[in-house]
Amino acid sequence: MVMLQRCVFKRIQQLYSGNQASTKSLLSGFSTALLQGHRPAACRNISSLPDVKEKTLVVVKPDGVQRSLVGQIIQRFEQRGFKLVGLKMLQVSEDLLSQHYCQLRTKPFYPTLVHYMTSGPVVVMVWEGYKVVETSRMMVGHTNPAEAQAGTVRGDFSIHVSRNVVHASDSPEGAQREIQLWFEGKELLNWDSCYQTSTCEV
Ligand code: IDP
Ligand code: MG
Repeated sequence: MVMLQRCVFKRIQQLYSGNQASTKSLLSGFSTALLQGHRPAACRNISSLPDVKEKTLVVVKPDGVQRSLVGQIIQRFEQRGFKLVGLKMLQVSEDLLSQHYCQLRTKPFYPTLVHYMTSGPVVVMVWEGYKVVETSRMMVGHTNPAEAQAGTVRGDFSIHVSRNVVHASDSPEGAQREIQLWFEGKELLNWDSCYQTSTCEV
């Protein structure tokens, strides 16, 4: 590799022998490119940038799974530009659900909510990206589908609050708590998407 580098440097020096300044800048850029292993800019590691690494939990609820809406819901998050870092299908236990909805345990609708959420499998995902928590809530729409805007998941796919298809965390702190509840650390993947610099300035 070093031999090849020297040969290429020598050849460039011969070609640009009349212009020392431009040769120098060309060589330093070339050397940097070699050191970076020719990785395209879009694939450089951005793990040190916390704002673009925000995560949220999205759950396709049992009615969404039964109605074969999983693919369409995933597609909305993908096409928006978010990155999928965790995904699994499971039958949720009452215990996990009571922790997930701990603030709703005293609500009159809580027993029916538990019945609904445990009535079949759910698909749980973790999505990552700039302001993903806030944006996901907008994409999911109002809790009550009757008030949800067209274009949102609930506004497009549901009509009643008791069957509103999808869950999305409501704050970064809530997201962190819910992600730890539903996923083990090793189930989340830290990977670089080559689209990253096309969806966000990093
Ligand atoms: P969110 O899902 O939009 O964050 P929350 O108020 O956190 O809304 O309620 C959690 C879930 O509880 C809702 O998504 C819905 O499935 C259910 N829920 C909320 N309010 C009612 C209700 O009045 N009747 C029946 N189910 C409800
Ligand atoms: Mg909520």
